[in-house]
Order: sequence, then structure tokens, then C-alpha cells
Amino acid sequence: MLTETSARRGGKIHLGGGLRHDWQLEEVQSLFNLPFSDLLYQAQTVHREHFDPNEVQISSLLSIKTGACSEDCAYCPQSAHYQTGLGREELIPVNEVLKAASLAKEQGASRFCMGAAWRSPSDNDVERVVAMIAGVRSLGMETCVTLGMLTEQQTQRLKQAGLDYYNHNLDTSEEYYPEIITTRTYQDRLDTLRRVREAGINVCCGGIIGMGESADDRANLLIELANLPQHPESVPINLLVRVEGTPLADASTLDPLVFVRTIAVARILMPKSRVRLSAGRAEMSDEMQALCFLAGANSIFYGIKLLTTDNPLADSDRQLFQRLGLRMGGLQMETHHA
Ligand code: SAM
Ligand code: DTB
Ligand code: SF4
Repeated sequence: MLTETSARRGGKIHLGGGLRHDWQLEEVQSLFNLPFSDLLYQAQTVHREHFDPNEVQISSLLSIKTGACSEDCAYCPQSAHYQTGLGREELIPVNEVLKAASLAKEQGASRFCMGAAWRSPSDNDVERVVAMIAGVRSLGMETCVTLGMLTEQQTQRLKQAGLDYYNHNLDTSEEYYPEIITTRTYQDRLDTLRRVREAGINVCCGGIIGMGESADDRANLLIELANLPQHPESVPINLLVRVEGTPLADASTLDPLVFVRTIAVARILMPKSRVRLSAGRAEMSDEMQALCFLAGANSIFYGIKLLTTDNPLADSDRQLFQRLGLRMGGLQMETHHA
């Protein structure tokens, strides 16, 4: 258990499994500002209350529709607003999706995530994605899709199709958001997240760190996520992948320990959620990734590509897992919690 000293330094300590939705900026700032060892100790303690610390859930990603997106997300290589060398691709055929999903399953992935570069899908697009969901489910994998904003009807259709997770990120704090995206609002995102939640689909929602945001923006992003009516079941924390041609190509390098602290605070605020060490691993050292797992990350994207950018090779991830004594797991569904 926590010593009195670390408890004093950390302010209030929230162990015992109660999920909170009333986090305030000052208390989250004080978590971020803890001595590193105290913060990691708290995060690891919370982590062990809810999860096997040596098991990591594995998701694989596939871009089912690449490039030419109408949105202006400053980080994104797929935005039509920037010259990043990506061409326009149409929605790919179901059999290609199933080939990729089988391969991912063979390699140990329990969840298959399909991403489309859309502001929002048409109803016809949704029908084609429904066929992909059915195919991937029949392989015995969990399904996740990220298609942009959804109407209520489309959300219901995806639920009917048996979709397990919908990914839709808040990306950053509400205050910093207008610096990053102007073509849709924070409220648009919250509206889609509410529809997904109300339809009974598990929510995968996180953000990107390293976009030039302030420490308070990082705290406010995590507060926004934790203070949703229910914590997202999956919380992807992405380190910005700086892509040539995007406005954030020259963003300054983030202190890796700030990233680790962000993972630790996410773990403390959302004790039962899968915190995913997401984009950016190709640029991280093994030691940094080990610290992220120690801080409470227990999910990764696995496989040679994210959507359009590189991810570590599956072989090097296997070696890392072996060196750290981590097991690939996670096929049990984490369904709704308060
Ligand atoms: N178009 C849909 C949307 O924006 O909701 C789905 C696909 S979009 C690529 C999914 C998420 O990928 C974004 O919300 C963002 O968090 C993440 N992402 C995109 N480009 C990234 C980058 N360069 N570095 C880190 N994360 C990135
Ligand atoms: C998420 O939070 N990260 C993934 C997934 N959800 C869809 C996407 C990362 C994309 C990184 C840039 C790229 O490969 O295009
Ligand atoms: Fe389009 Fe999604 Fe990229 Fe934004 S993040 S430009 S919505 S693909």
C-alpha cells in the first residue's frame, strides 16, 4: 500500500476501485507534478487492483479508406488540406480486410481496428463497413472501427452489426482544440461519443500528446475523458507522429518522461480502462515503452503499420514482450463499467 509520505505528496489517493467523474484541474496538476517515482508507484498500484500487470491487449490497425479527407486536423497525413504524398484510395474490398484480419489474428491480435479517412460516412459506406464487421467477427476477433462523426441511425446500424468498439478521439483539451482542427468542433466529437455510448457500443477515446500543447492541456484532455458519464473502455494515448507536409511536421520533441507521466495519470484517473500506448512507438526506445507499461499502459497497436505510418516490426515487439515478461492477451470483452 502507499506510504503516508507518498500519500501526502500525492494529495488525495484514490484507491479502492471507485470510479470518479469529478476530477478537477488542481488535483490532476498535482498528480502530474508528483516526484516521478511516487507517480509511477501510484499508477502501478491502481493498475494492479484491476489488471494483471504482465498482460497486454493487442489490437491491429488497417486503413480501409486512405487519404483525401476533407478535415484539416493539423497532425494528420490523410487531410486533403496538406501535401503529404498520400494519394486518394477508395474503400477497400471486404476480402482484403479479411486477409489482413486473419494475418493479424495469427500474429496474436485480439482486436481488429479499421480506420477510414472520412469526416463522416455515407449510409452506403456504413453498409459496406457492416459487411467488414461481420467478416472480422466470424474470425473470432473483437471489432473496432473509426469512421468519423456518426448519425444516430448509423450508430444503431453499427450496433446491430455487432460492432464491439467505436474509436473517436477528443485529441486534445477543448481550449487547445481550435489550434489543431477548425472543420469540426469539440462538441461535434462529444455528440458522436454520446451516440456511441447510448447505442451500447464500447467507447475507444483518447488523444495525441506532443502537439505543442501545454501541461494544462494534457491535464484537461485526461479530465475531459475521465469526467465523461462513463470512462471509455479503451483510451488510446498517441504520441504525435510528425509527418512531412502537415502543419505539425516540425513540432518540438516532447520530453519522453512527460509522455510517461501522461500515461500514469490516465491510469490513475481511469483505473478500469485499457490505456493504449498507441501511435509513436516507432520512435520510442524499448526503455521508454517499458516505463509506459510500468505506468499502467496495457494495450498496444501491433503490426507493421498504423494507418499510414510505420509501427515497430512485429518481431521486435515480440522480443520486447519477451524481455519484459509480458503476455499478449485481452480477448475477454471489457464491457461497460460505470
Ligand atoms: N477520420 C476519422 C476521425 O478522425 O475520427 C478516423 C481516422 S483518424 C486518422 C483517427 C485518429 O488517429 C485521430 O483522431 C488521431 O487521434 C490519430 N492520428 C492521426 N494522425 C496522427 C498522427 N500523425 N500522430 C498521432 N496520432 C494520429
Ligand atoms: C488512435 O487513437 N490511433 C490510431 C487509431 N486510433 C485509429 C491511429 C494512429 C494514426 C497515426 C498516423 C497514421 O498512421 O496515419
Ligand atoms: Fe480526416 Fe480523421 Fe485525419 Fe482528421 S484525423 S484529417 S478526420 S482522417
